Amino acid sequence: MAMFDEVSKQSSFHSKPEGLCLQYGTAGFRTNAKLLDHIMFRMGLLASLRSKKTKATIGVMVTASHNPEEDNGVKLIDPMGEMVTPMWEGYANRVANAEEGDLVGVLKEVIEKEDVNMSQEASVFVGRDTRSSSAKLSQAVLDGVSALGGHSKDYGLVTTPQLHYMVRCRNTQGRYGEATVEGYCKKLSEAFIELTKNANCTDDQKQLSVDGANGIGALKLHEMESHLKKELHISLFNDGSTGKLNHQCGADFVKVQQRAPIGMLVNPGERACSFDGDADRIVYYYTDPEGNFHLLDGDKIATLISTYLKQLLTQADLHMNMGVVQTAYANGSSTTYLEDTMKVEVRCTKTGVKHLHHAAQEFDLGVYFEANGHGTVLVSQSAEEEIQRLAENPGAGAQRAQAAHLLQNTVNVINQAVGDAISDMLLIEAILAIKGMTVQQWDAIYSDLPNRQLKVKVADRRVIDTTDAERRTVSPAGLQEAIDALVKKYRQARSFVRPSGTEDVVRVYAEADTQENTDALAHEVSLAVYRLAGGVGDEPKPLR
Ligand code: NG1
Ligand code: ZN
Repeated sequence: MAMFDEVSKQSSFHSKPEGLCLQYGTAGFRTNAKLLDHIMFRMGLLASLRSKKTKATIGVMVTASHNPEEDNGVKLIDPMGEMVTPMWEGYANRVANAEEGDLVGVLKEVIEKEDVNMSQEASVFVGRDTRSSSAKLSQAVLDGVSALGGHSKDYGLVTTPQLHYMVRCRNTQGRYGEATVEGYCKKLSEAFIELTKNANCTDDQKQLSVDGANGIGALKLHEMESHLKKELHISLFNDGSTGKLNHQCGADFVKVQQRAPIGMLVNPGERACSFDGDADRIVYYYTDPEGNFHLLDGDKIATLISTYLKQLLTQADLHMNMGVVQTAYANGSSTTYLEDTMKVEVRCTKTGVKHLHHAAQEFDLGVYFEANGHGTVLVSQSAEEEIQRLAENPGAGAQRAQAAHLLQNTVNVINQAVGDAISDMLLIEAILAIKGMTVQQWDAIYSDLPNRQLKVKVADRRVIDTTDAERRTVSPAGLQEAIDALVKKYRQARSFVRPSGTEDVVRVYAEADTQENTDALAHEVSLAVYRLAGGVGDEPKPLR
């Protein structure tokens, strides 16, 4: 078939380094940008097949999120803006790792197994972040799409969640919104303005400092600003004009280091937030007058949002089931608060938003956040319809109508396709404005347990196998027993380890009653990993 001759011919311009094997991880393929050209081309091919199979538009985003500038990555976006299914992740691995001569054969296997109708048209949306390697790599994706005769639309520079949004808009024939950056800005900003119009905030309360991680989020926030009509006063730092992407800034740096990014001027008590490199994560923070840094991470965000939603549901007298989905990285205090004080159902899933998203779909209102600030709210179709019916019901009474109106605009400010720093920021700012709440009051809802995240280098991180939503290891032998024994030494302690899906490391998480104990526990568990799971390089050193 001529189509496959074209694939072979084009593939020779995007040839795979022999023997190189990469895996579709927590968020797609991710490694040094120099190793990715063939992966990009092949993901273009696979996206075409996925599009033919689903008879819908598929997205391909070129980004390595919070990784350093030298890295890059790619992920596929399914029709409703969600992550691609595990089955297709498997195909992605096979297509990515086929040696040059086997590529067409592997594609044909996928086509046969999935019964893909090759005469069906394919449509693929492509976007990229600001990395210097991204332009060339996204061209390789476009080449892959066209090699299989697919149509593509290149959105150029967009945030990851914006591309997810575009895909969802297209596949709902515009019901979700208009598939343009302009349409995105309009929908979100109009909802934000509606939400906050009765809040009567002072100029000081409207002030927010944003760290753009020197990435795409900075650019896109700038575009959003004009739509916000000064209802939010944004001071943008790390906008990419001088600093390096994610370098000592951005949401991941702030969350893991538990300190403010460089290049940002924030007065004590003032509210600030950081985006990550592709603007799908956000964390908030402030410093107190004594100079102590206070982080409000994904868990605090989930608590704020779910508390707000629960109150609105009560005011609207709507009976819907609401749940919060977290991972093992969620601070123990947040889980306790949500379950015991808020009486909200909490679920724990494996790391990676695809797992959280899936679990959140089981609720009428599903709030999901990773502790690192990646998350959103999902509203079921029936819940959305019920809210709309109430908002349009003239006999509902003033209080219920007002709550329904707020719920409607809340739904519109949210990017339900995926976690979105800009959308989350607008929702958080709206909630704080509506409740007349300061960042300190938000922070005081519950106190985080001291926590620490460390990384350990091992020869092969796949030796670590986990169970129970990654909270326990089943291999290597003896590791879980060692962790259990260490955890027993401390009060309110918890620790777990898992192989990272985006970096070649094992991640260690610990929490306990004091920072000192937490750091000691994290270090001791790191040593256990190093000794029992084939550590390489120097032995982990104590933190203090
Ligand atoms: P890995 O490297 O698998 O831990 C990290 C984050 C995930 C997710 C992905 C994708 C932590 C502990 N892990 O995954 O939550 O955001 O990156 O960006 O933050
Ligand atoms: Zn990201």
